[in-house]
Amino acid sequence: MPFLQGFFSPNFYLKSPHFLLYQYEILDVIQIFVFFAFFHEFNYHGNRKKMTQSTSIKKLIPHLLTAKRIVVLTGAGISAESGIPTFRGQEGLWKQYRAEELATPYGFISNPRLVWEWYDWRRQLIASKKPNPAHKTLAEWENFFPSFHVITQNIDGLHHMAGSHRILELHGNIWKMRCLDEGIVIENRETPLPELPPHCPHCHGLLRPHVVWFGESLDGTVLSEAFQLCQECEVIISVGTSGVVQPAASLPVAATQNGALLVEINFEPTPLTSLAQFSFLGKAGEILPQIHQALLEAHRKRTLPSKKSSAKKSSPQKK
Ligand code: BJW
Repeated sequence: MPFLQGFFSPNFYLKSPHFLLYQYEILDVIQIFVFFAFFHEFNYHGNRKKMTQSTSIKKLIPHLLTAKRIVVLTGAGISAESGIPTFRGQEGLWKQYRAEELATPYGFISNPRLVWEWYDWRRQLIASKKPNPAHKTLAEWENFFPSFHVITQNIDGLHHMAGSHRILELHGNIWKMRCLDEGIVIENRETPLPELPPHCPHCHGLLRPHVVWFGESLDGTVLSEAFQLCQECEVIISVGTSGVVQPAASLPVAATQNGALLVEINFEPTPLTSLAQFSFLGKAGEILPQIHQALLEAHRKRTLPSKKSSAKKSSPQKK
């Protein structure tokens, strides 16, 4: 599908102009087409290897232990077990709310108060949530692997709260606001917000959530760094993302094009599944800790001398 190739190129996103508001309807139709095209192209029902989960984990461990650079791409599914709703699927936010009204620059300009009411509600919800075992495992892996980075599409800040430091936030952060007049970004953790919509404490301009909405370009520096990490890593693990939102969904593709092994952890198959050498169907909060246990076990076996060799070493040497 040559016309899709452009979407996998970082330049497509880095150089694209800001979204033109009146294009939105046309883009919706294209979105649906591209979504189905992805599924057909990757034929995800086709050739997925059926291995039991524990066999797969055993087979995965050597790859993780020998990898010099590991990247994890996370999506809303990793925070689902913390009680934060995902976007798509039966219980997803987009089933109840209109993305066009709440997550586009056009929606914000049309009704800033409505958008802020939605974000205020989500801020209150997120403020009451804690990282789950999946976030915590990734935070531990920062100390376990020589080079380990999390690239997240989530804006909830739970990776930070779990203790991760090397994080790229592709879609911004719900605890930050940006002044429409001056462009300055401020951190604000107040819930509920006393004024809707909020105004800049410096110039009194209108503040907006510092997140990336549909049709907006991602931060160029963050995106370049994300592509760079993906092009250099040996293993990329995609966790809890539907893999349909660009350019984030192109990151694992870019990694595999450069020879990386793709591991996917998700409830269900996605357009990325057929590219994955390892696909774990299940909860991130269960599978990641299982992989962690297997890693610790393998690491222990590697570092502890075997009984035979330790017996040899401790036996007195013959003259
Ligand atoms: C579990 C689990 C458990 C559940 N364990 N798993 C036509 C063609 C191609 C591209 C476009 C197009 N029209 C428009 C575009 C571009 C558009 C796009 O990609 N749209 C697609 C929908 C087609 N992208 C953009 O506009 C981006 N900008 C851009 O591309 O700029 C250049 C450009 C502009 C215009 C035209 C062309 C180029 C910006 C995207 C911004 C996305 N923003 C949001 C909102 C952020 C702020 C906020 O949160 O309020 O980001 S939308 C939403 O989707 C959010 C997420 O980060 C993002 C991805 O969702 P995610 O994380 O994958 O969540 P879900 O819900 O989709 O999936 C959860 C998964 O978890 C599921 O698979 C579950 O099974 C699984 N799961 N529990 C493991 N316990």
